[in-house]
Amino acid sequence: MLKKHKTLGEFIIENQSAFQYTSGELSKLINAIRLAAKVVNHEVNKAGLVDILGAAGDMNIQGENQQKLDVMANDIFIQTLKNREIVCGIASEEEDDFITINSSDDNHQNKYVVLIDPLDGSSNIDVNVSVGTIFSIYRRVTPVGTPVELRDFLQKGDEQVAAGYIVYGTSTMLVYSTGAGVNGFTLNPALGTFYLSHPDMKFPESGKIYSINEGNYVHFLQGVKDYIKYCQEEDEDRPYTSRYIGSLVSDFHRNMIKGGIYMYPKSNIAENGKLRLLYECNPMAYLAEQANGIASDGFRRILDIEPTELHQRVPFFCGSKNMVEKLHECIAKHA
Ligand code: AHM
Ligand code: MG
Repeated sequence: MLKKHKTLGEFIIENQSAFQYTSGELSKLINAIRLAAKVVNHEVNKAGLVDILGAAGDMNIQGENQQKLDVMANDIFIQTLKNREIVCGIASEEEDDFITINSSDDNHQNKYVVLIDPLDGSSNIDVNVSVGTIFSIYRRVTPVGTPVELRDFLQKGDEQVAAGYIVYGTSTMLVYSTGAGVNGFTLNPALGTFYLSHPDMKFPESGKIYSINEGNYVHFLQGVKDYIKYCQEEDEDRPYTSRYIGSLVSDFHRNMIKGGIYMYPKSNIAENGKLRLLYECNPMAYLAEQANGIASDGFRRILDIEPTELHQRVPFFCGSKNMVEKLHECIAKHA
């Protein structure tokens, strides 16, 4: 059964030459992410044992302090990338500032920076609902041989050379793109191997699922309220179905497979919404566009936004082309 499926390792090697800068560095980087994902997956799967093994802050049997899973995931990704000496800098949703990496044998010779949300939707862990990791990769803009600077991280999403996510769901999947479509790999936990299970993933052009935290309805702008009402109206293919996990990676993943729209608008209480441009919106927007979808802040393409700070937030609308375009129409009416 497994034979006909390519492994992620095989896929990376086969596709290395198709990538425009074929130094092998990007492949090594994806490999490191694959490794860290497996370690985080192991930790996430043990989360239900927390009452037995001890909660965050407790000492475990080896006398080590138990860490919160999001802190642990952050450490695992950063350590794996640092140890392999394949990036020159990392920025994480969990860190205030970016991290400069100076490899042992050469001075800042690596070309890539990684931006990461190590465990997105982590409030879902306590209730055994799926969470995810989101990553985004850029070539540095400052010269090789010098320490990285803030501007290496504040690049437009359009400059991404790769992006992806890991969804720790009923099965664990790694989904990524290096600019030639989106491919999804499912982990066989018994073997510790990812297999290509979802080649060339695409958002259906239209869908029937809308995903938004409707509890905030009263705070939304009129255009978004109108679109929600449109989703709920009776017509040929409506009302649509409402599905909101509260875990961006999982909501996106489902919508990409089935067709749908994810929305985190700005509101009267959150001026720029909640999601972070660099760690969440840009990588998901890159994947969406690679999969025939659309991602915007309601007015602009997400990938066109010039970032001004590491932890910047933006409104986020993303999904099947026809659905996002209809939403844009509703927003434009009130602009
Ligand atoms: P986090 O980075 O603190 O985990 O927050 C991001 C998450 C997304 O995964 C999810 O879609 C959203 O926050 C849910 O927010 P809300 O509870 O406000 O609907
Ligand atoms: Mg997050």
